[in-house]
Amino acid sequence: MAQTVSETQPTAVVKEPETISGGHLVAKALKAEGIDVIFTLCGGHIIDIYDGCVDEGIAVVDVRHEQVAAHAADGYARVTGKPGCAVVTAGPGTTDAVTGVANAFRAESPMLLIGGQGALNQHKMGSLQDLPHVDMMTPITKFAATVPHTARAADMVSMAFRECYNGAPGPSFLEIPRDILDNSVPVESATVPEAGHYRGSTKSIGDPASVEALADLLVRAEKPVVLLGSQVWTSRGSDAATEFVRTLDIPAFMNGSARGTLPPGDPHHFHLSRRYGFNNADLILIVGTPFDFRMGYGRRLPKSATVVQIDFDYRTVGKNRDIDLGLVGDPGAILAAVTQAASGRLHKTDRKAWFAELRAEEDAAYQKRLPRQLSDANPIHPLRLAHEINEFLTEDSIYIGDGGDIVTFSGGVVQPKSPGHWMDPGPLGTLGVGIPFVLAAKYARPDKEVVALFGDGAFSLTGWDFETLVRYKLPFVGVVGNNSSMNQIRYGQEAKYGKDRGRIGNTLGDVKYDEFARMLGGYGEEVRDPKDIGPALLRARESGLPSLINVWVDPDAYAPGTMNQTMYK
Ligand SMILES: Cc1ncc(C[n+]2csc(CCOP(=O)(O)OP(=O)(O)O)c2C)c(N)n1
Repeated sequence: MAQTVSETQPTAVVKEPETISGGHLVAKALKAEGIDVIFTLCGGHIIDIYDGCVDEGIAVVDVRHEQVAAHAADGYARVTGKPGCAVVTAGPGTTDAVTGVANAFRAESPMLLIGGQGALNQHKMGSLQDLPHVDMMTPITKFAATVPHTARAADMVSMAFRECYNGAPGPSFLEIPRDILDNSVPVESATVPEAGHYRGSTKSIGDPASVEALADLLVRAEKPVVLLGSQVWTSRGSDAATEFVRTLDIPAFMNGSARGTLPPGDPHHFHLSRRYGFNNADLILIVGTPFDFRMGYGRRLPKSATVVQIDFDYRTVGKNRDIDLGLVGDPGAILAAVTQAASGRLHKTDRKAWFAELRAEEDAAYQKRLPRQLSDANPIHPLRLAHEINEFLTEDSIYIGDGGDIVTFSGGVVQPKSPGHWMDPGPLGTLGVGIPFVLAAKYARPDKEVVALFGDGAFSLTGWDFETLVRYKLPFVGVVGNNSSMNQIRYGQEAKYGKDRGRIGNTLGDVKYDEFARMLGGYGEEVRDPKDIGPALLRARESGLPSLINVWVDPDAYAPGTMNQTMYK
């Protein structure tokens, strides 16, 4: 009997195509971007990303509030120079993270927030935690989108990271519906952009003619000053900036993340004479910081001075105040190019007198403040607390300020000793960044000491994540400047409505934050006498634990910046 074909030939084994899920594709794209940790608070919508992170060797750091996850991603970007990443669930998970994204937006910090969403096949049917996340995030991100298909998951993560670096850096948001994350697609149908191959360099120097023009101006200037702003650090231009001020011999002021670019004591480092310097300079160079409220919108700069601005963002240059020359590009790269353009024809004028004039101004301001800074008063003067913290910092201490008046006081006194060792919220002025920034900084740089000063109000916003620091064994030295009030607001109320109406909506209890720290497994002490601050800080350092030193400060001492209410002007 003739054999049938099927009997003579084995049936071809149809190999099932290898598949991969959306969450695992996300993790692959995170890995390609160099992300080694995500900050998260769990939710059913996003668990496939966690599973992908396990495969890719990406750490999953779980916190107690999504705001903390988003601030930590912002902080991580600031400390590492890589974008940070937070992953949160749909609905309340994403709305909780809004403040963190908004803070990163104003601070120009590159981070990706991934939010869950109800399944696409239940789109707008009223699924659990369904909200218009993309609409909510669009005004506070550089890019916000939904991933519409599992095969696009990795590609869109890479796209979102690329968008973070368009102009001045900032956050991106991706919403990924649950079925898009959970479904699997054949591996070959999904694009996974390759590390280092999906974007160009951001190190542009802009128009070379403007570089030459700035070099000419600087060489000729008799009384130049430069303000180094946060983008100097964001662009990792600290070395270029240092060489620039030294080679061209220019007095430098620093603000935001650029603080510490030059160490205190450096002959080019100026701090307390900024107003005088601006008022008397013939050339003012503003690098990587906008003319916003911190700069009096640029309107306090004298009309007589030549004003030059360098910024990542074309839209920032010349905004709010006319300028004489604007350069758009990477601030560090531009400063390096200007140094090169000017070298060989260094300034013909002798700037010794200008330096001496500024130094005298600086010294006078310091001497005026010194008695309060060294005050033995009880209750403790906030300036004395700031002084003790400044004395305590080493070259390896990353300083974080999170509070109102107490941090305003410290801004004048605490001087980071190295670049990238100062962290504050930035222009959104968000209370509550402190603990998340500690988490990010200590996680990213375990070799560094992290020192944080909190107002008692600010600490309370995100303080429960002190427990996260204990759980992850991340020691830091924390100080609460405790005045049982939201003092920065109280001052304005008392000034405007009188003492008897000044205590409305700004009160806090006499909370023993040292006990709170101990309850959660950390180290805690309280201090009432100024001479005990230094030894308590040392014991906190030696404890090797997350710590809180609760320092009772004078509730009736207000910072000059608060009394002028400069932040609202
Ligand atoms: C998230 C947030 N909410 C409210 C404010 C407004 N605000 C600015 S300073 C301040 C008081 C902060 O109090 P605290 O941290 O205790 O510092 P203090 O001024 O008492 O030194 C408040 C509520 C803010 N900046 N951020």
